[in-house]
Parts: sequence; structure tokens; C-alpha cells
Amino acid sequence: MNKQKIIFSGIQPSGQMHIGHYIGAISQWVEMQKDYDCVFSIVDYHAITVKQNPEELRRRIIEVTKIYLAAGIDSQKSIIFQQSAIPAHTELAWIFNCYGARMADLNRMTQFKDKAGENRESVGVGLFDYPVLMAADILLYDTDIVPVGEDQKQHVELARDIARRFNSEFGEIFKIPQSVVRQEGARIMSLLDPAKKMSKSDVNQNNCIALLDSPEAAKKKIMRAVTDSGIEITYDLVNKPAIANLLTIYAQLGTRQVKRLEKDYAGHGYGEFKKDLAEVVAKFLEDFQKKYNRISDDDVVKILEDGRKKAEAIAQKKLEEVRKLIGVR
Ligand code: ATP
Ligand code: LTN
Repeated sequence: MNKQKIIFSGIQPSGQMHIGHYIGAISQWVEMQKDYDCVFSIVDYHAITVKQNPEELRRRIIEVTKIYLAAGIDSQKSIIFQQSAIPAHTELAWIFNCYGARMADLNRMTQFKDKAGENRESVGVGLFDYPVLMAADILLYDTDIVPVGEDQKQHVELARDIARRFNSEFGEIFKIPQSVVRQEGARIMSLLDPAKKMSKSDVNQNNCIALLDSPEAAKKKIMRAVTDSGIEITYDLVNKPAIANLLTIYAQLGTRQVKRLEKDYAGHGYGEFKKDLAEVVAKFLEDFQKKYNRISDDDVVKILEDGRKKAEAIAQKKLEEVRKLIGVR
């Protein structure tokens, strides 16, 4: 009997993937594969909570899968699947809408407030209900640990609340999951404004290094990145947030840790530091894209189909139990 802990996480195929996704999420998943049974999803039904162009969505689903693989997610070891391929996710979300998820909980979700903004009354219901679908994703697989960014912690809390309520009514059916937020690199900031996170939704693409940017373009973006006043290269989040962010990127994509970089760059200027960082980023992208380009669309179709079969067997079993408990079977 396999007793390894279970990890579940996912990314929406809704925009350009950037080094923030790699450093903040995917590279951590790659590490976790060593010690855990992992399930990674391309959460396309989350992506449609905001408007998507169908052609672009289709392309992004393949792109995100290739990015998982190129980053080192091993389809032999971990399950990789497309959320919409398994109807159990939306079905369980509906059941949670009726049992466990409360209006008051969803009204508290800060991401909904941020994303809906002024349009709270006119946005689609899906955007409001999004955390319930996320709870279904997580709870279907008896997940122990959910590695996510800081902004998703509240959603994992909600999944725990839903699981507890459901369990207290029907018995111990769902495992209570925990979120894990990586400390270093949890938030890669914009290259142009270190107060904002690097984001695929930003209009100015110079803020962000996409994983599929050409190495040359990425170098230019690094050279254009803002720095702080002063001349020293030190990790100081309060006084030098721009340099701290560049140091984090350097350490995460290169081979030297921040402490080592601080020592090595003592007495050297920003210009030299940025030039070296640009080379490190370019080299990382070159290697990454080599792996990415080796993966064909046909490979992706096969891997997703294989992942669907494996994930569906687990999800369907859990859903069947739930259906019985609530009295529809
Ligand atoms: P964006 O703001 O760029 O649209 P997002 O948070 O909506 O990004 P998701 O696809 O939801 O992007 O993110 C997937 C994962 O990547 C999440 O765990 C998220 O926290 C992480 N992530 C996204 N942007 C960054 C970043 N700049 N730094 C670190 N992690 C990030
Ligand atoms: N909401 C998450 C993506 C997501 C997810 C999940 C993450 C959907 N379902 C389950 C972890 C577990 C996001 O936008 N980053």
C-alpha cells in the first residue's frame, strides 16, 4: 500500500507563463516529486471565469502542459491532466455549492473582490464560485499538501472549511489539506515596479520575462529593469526592493545563493550585476526552450490522455462515495 503524501496543484492556461510561475510554483513542484505522489492540473475551467479567446485557450492548454514537462515534471511519476477532461471536478463543485460552501465564505474572498472590482454585480457567477471548484480539485484526490502562492492561501482555507463541514454531516470522507507557500521566491516582482508582482496581466510586457521570450529579448528586459538608489548590491527588501528582486531571480535561475552573490558583487556596480544576470537568465531560457521545443503537440495529447485516465480513476471513486452519501445513488 502506497503511503506517500499527496500533492495537488494547478495553473490556469490564461496568459503568458513567466519566470514568476517557474520560480514561485513549478520549480517547487519539481522538487516535491521526489518525496510525494503528485497531481498537477491545467485548470482550464478556472481560466474561463474570465473571458477567453477559444483559439488562444486551446493553444495555451498545450503550452502550459509543455511548460510543466520542460520544467521537469515527470509524466511517468506524476499525474498531469486537463481539468475539464474530468467531469467529476465540476460535479463535486456543484455538490459543494449545495453542501458546505456558504455565501458568507465566498463573500470574504479577497481575490474575487480584486478581480471583480467595481463590476461586482455584473461579473459571471463562475468568478464568484471559483474557489468552490478549486476545493473540488483538491478534495477529490485526498490531497495532503497544496503548494500555492500567497494569494491562494485563502482558497485552500475554504477547501478545508468545506471538507470539515461535509465530514461533520456525512462522516470522514474528505482529507483536510494544507497549503504550503514557498518562502524564497514566493513573489517575483515586476521588473519595472518592485511594488507589484510580476504578472501576465500587466499591460507593459517589459515588466515580465516570459518563459518563451527569446533570450535576447529577455536580456534587454533585464538591462531595462529598474534599480534602487545607492550603489551596493545587497538583499534589503525595505530599502532596495528592486535589487532584492533581481538577486532572487539570479539565485533561483543560476547556481549561486543570495548570500554568495552579495559577497561576489561587493564593490561592483549595478551595471555589471545586471549584465551578468542577463546572461544567467538568457542561459536559463535557452536550456528551458530547448527542452520545450523537443516536446511535440502529439506528445502532449498522449500525456494528457494518460493523465486523464489515472486521475479519473481516483476522482470517480471519490465522487461515487459522495453521491451515495447525499442520496442520489
Ligand atoms: P497573474 O497575476 O500573472 O495573472 P496569477 O496569479 O493569476 O498570475 P496563476 O496562473 O493563477 O497566475 O498562478 C499560478 C501559480 O503561479 C500560483 O501559485 C501563483 O501564486 C504563482 N505565481 C504567479 N505569479 C507569480 C509571481 N510573480 N511570483 C511568484 N509566483 C507567482
Ligand atoms: N486558483 C489557482 C489555480 C488552481 C489551483 C487548484 C491551485 C485551481 N485549482 C487547486 C492549487 C490547487 C490559481 O489561480 N493559482
